[in-house]
Amino acid sequence: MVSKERADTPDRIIEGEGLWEGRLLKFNRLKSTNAWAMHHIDSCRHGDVVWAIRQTTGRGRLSRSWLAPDDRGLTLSVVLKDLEQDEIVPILGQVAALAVRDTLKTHSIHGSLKWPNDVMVHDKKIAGILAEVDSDRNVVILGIGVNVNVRDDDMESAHLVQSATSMLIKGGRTFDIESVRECLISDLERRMNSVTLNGTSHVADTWARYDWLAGSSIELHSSNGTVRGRYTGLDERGRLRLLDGQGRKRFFWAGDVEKIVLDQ
Ligand code: BT5
Repeated sequence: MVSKERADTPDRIIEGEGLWEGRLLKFNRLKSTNAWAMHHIDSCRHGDVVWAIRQTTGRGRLSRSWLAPDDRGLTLSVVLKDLEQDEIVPILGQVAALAVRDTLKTHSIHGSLKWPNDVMVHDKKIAGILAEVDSDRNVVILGIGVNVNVRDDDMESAHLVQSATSMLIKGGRTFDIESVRECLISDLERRMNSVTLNGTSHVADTWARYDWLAGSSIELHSSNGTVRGRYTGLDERGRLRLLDGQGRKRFFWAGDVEKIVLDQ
């Protein structure tokens, strides 16, 4: 049996409002824009943007969930197909985080970047990114969630492990989600064009200017266990670099990071 969501078609399709002349596939309500895009990948085109006004079961990394209360968050997924430069794929999450930071700046909110691809304002998360790759089909779905008009009481009732904030809380006013989306799509297009032209090391260099972890001692949790050490930035492939207690340079593709105070 095909579930309702799987059979769903967009409420509106707007040509040319995606990335690089891609389409905007607008839904009033969807469980997850990433899940929809992955499921309908054959009918999606490169540059299509799947946008849900209301996303009910958004997902994060490792089956975690993403909260987007009612219509107060911006939740979208960008479909990228047949990317010619393989080395770009692992760094796409960081490219998207840079674009979100640009958009926040346009709205007078100053964000910083936390590896792998969170956007922070001071010590609180304002946006999250989920890059899902289907390498057999050479497809990447870049899911972006931004807390636009999300309120303090939304976060409190969700009992988030890590503290969160929003454009509303930081900016002291509500924002028009549609214009934030337009701004984000154009920033993402610019950042994507830049990585194609200037290469991935340029992404790592730009990241360093806004790096929330810069100069910190960290604890990194990954599927291989927990490692502590000194954070030394991103490499040109998007990996986290860490100097461990034995003075070894180590590189990580994935994990969750916390700042810590290391005993000397
Ligand atoms: C992420 O995962 O941060 C990726 C979030 C991606 C969401 C977008 S929305 C559009 C697209 N469609 C989807 O279904 N997903 C994408 P991760 O780094 O694993 O962080 C998840 C954790 O962030 C959760 O376990 C919560 O602790 C926290 N969290 C959940 N909702 C949040 C929110 N609105 N603001 C800040 N933190 C949140």
